Amino acid sequence: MYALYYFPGNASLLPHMMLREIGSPFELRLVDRAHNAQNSPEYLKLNPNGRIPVLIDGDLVLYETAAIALHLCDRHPESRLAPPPGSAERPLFYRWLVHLTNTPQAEYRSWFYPHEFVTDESAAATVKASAERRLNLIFDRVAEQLGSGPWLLGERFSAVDLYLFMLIRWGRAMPRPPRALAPLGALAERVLARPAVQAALEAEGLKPPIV
Ligand SMILES: N[C@@H](CCC(=O)N[C@@H](CS)C(=O)NCC(=O)O)C(=O)O
Repeated sequence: MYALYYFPGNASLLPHMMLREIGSPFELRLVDRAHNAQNSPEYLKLNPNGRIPVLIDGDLVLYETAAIALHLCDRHPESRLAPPPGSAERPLFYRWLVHLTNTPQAEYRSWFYPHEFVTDESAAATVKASAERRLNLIFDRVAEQLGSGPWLLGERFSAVDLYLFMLIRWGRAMPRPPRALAPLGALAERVLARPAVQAALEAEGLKPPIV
C-alpha cells in the first residue's frame, strides 16, 4: 500500500488525484504546515528539501511531484494516465510534464513567496508583480496550445491534465485567474467532473470555489 504525505491543496494534490484515478489503496499522511512539520527532523529524513509531497512505495521514498507522477504511471499502465512508452504521444506527455513542473509551478513560488527572492523586503511587491506578469504569459501560451483540446494530448486524458488543473487552481486568487482563459476554464470543468477528482478534493476538505 502506498502512503502519501500531503497538505490540502498543495502539490500533493496531483499524486492524490492520480491514486484515486488508479484505484489503488493508499494512506494519506498529513504534513502539518501550520506547525512547520515539513521542516521537522522526521520529515527531512524523507525529503531533505522540506517540501510536500512524498510518496512511500514499499522501500521507496520518493519526492518531486513530477517524479512521483511518472512513477505512478509506470506502476499502473492499465490506468492509462500516460500514453505507453514508444507511442507517438509519450514524448509530448514528457514535454508537458516537465514544462508544468519547471515553468508555471516554479514560477508560482515567486508569486506565493516573493520575500524568498529578495534581500530587501520592500522589493517583494515588485517580485510578486513580475511573477504575476510571467504567470499570465505562461498560461496564455498553455491556453493557446490546449485550444479546444479537450485534453493537453488531444483526445487522450492523462496525468498532465490533472497537473494543469492543480496549477489553474493555485491561481484562483490572481487578478486574472487562469480559469478566465476559456480553454483553461473548460479544462478545469472537465477535470472537476471526474469522480476521482471530486473524491480527492473532498478527502482534503477543499471547498468551492475550487478554481
Ligand atoms: N519541486 C517540488 C516543489 C514542492 C513544493 O514546493 N511544495 C510546497 C507545497 S505546494 C511545499 O512543500 N511548501 C512548503 C515550504 O515551502 O515550506 C515538487 O514538485 O515536489
